Amino acid sequence: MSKILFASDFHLGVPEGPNSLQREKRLVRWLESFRGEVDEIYFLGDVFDFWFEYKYVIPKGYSRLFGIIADYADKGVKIHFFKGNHDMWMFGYFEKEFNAEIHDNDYIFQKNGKKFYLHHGDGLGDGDKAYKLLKKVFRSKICQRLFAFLHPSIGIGLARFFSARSRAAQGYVEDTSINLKKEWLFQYCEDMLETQTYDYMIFGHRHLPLDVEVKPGHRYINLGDWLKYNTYAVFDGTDLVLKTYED
Ligand SMILES: [Mn+2]
Repeated sequence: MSKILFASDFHLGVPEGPNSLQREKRLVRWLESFRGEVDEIYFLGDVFDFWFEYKYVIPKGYSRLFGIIADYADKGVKIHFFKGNHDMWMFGYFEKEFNAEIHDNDYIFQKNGKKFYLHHGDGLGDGDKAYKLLKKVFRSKICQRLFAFLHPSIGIGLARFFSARSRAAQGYVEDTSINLKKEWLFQYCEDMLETQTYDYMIFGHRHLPLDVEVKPGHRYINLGDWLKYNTYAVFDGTDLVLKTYED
């Protein structure tokens, strides 16, 4: 049985310089370590710290990661991209290059009798009204068209500025002994399980690797990130395991 991989929050592009490149190379080694064993890969958002496709232009960089993804795609591996809050401006390039499936919000599927719920993790639950409003603006066709009219040097410059500010504002969780009752994605999973049933509810966005039972047999998995943890999940056909990639 082939494997399914899940990972998110690589934030390629930051910090500037070799750091992002080292991370990208590590990602390539990680993907390479599954060559011949994987038949689907889910990138659950914020692969890039900023991504915006113009009509004829895409942001510079990431050629090594794109290389291995293209190679896998050409060999029949199904590639999925979720729109994260940093890289939601995908307008057809990944479909065209990698035959990828792009997911705007959540995606639900079943495999070998296991039911999966996937989402980047942004804008869920009750709180964060300001971000929810911002997300509407970010996702509005008119705003996207206006942004596309800006010269990329100006547009991408602006975006990098705001992206750095949002990263600072989010204040990534350092403490792993978090209170699950206050963890909004855990609560979101609890609420979903009132009316639906999933074996695995997988998210990114929090930059904190978590694998917790919401109810017996129903798990909330957070994929962590590749800025600090180098974590990913793998489904081997029977069960899902959250792992750390060791070079
Ligand atoms: Mn995010």
